[in-house]
Amino acid sequence: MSQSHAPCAQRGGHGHPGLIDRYRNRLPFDSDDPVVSLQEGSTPLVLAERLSERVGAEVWLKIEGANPTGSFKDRGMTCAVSAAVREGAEAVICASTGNTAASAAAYAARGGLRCAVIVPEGKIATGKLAQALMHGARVVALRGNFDQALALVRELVQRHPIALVNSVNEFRLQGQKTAAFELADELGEGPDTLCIPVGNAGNVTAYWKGFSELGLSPRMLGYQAEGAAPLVHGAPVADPETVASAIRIGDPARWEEAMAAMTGSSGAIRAVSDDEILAAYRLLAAGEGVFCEPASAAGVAGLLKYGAEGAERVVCVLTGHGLKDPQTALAQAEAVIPCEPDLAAVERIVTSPSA
Ligand code: AN7
Repeated sequence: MSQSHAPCAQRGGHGHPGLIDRYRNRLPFDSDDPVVSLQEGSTPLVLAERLSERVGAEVWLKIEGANPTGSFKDRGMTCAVSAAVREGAEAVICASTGNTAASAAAYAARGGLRCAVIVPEGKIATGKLAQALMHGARVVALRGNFDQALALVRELVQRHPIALVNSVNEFRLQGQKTAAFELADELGEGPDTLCIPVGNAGNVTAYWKGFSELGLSPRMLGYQAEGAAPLVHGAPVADPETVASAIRIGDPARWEEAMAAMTGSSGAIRAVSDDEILAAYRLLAAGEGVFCEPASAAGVAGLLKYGAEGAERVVCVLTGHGLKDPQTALAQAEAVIPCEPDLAAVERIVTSPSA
């Protein structure tokens, strides 16, 4: 796929184009439509050498935490907010486990729109909350879970002229499908298998849409957390619970579409435990130098649990940055080592064999 603009023609910046500019010929935007962009997309695809060795296949990490607000949500949000501006909306709203809220708040600020976000009280990672607040969104902490928040915003937008920017918004999927285009561009074709965390099931639906538009059919393996695995059980989960707060979702909005992707690609939705997620989370950080948030490690946890299953080339989508959730990181990591400002004391600690 070719870039439609030279770098100097980019909106408000230099470097790589935002994804509407990069993939406009495959997106529902004309050349004179307003574009709200932070130059999202074009994220790194990194070979994971130790992981590859361990599972006996080429394993690539799609580092979506490198997007402007630190998650894949920016791909969908540039499209959803640009479309909202085109339609004359003055405000956007979403329910969120955190990343959608952070992204919506940023793109709304960029586009000059008001933004409200409804998040489950006490259940979103610190970094995401800081982002939504700093970008000027009105943040509502709901005494309920994500599913209840989404049901409420769906009703709200029936009564008020506010654009809903959850992944029930078709433009979100349009934007997010571009990650599949990037994989095809960089690998020359699709991977054999895509391992991806699943919450509301918008992203897995979008990847499948992107691959399908290119005539590719990699096996889609979606992973939910055991305590929040409605697509695995085949029924909604009333009280979803997992350390991976981003995917603490019990009634995915894109249920049918996700199951269609599984059928179409001979894929599967499977569950991984919180312990398996956290083990993969630590392994990526300490063994590959890649710090993602816990939910993002679910796909890698699945790969480690089930193996490559005959695939030669696997892509794991790391959906969000590790810095989003410093509290979970610190709870998982070694403690810091206090020390007096004394050379011998520092020396002893630095040169002692590691545990
Ligand atoms: C890091 O922000 O649902 O299956 O409200 O933040 O498309 O929902 C986040 C989801 C995976 C799951 N990884 O994607 C929200 C929200 C991270 C996420 C998912 C999310 P979907």
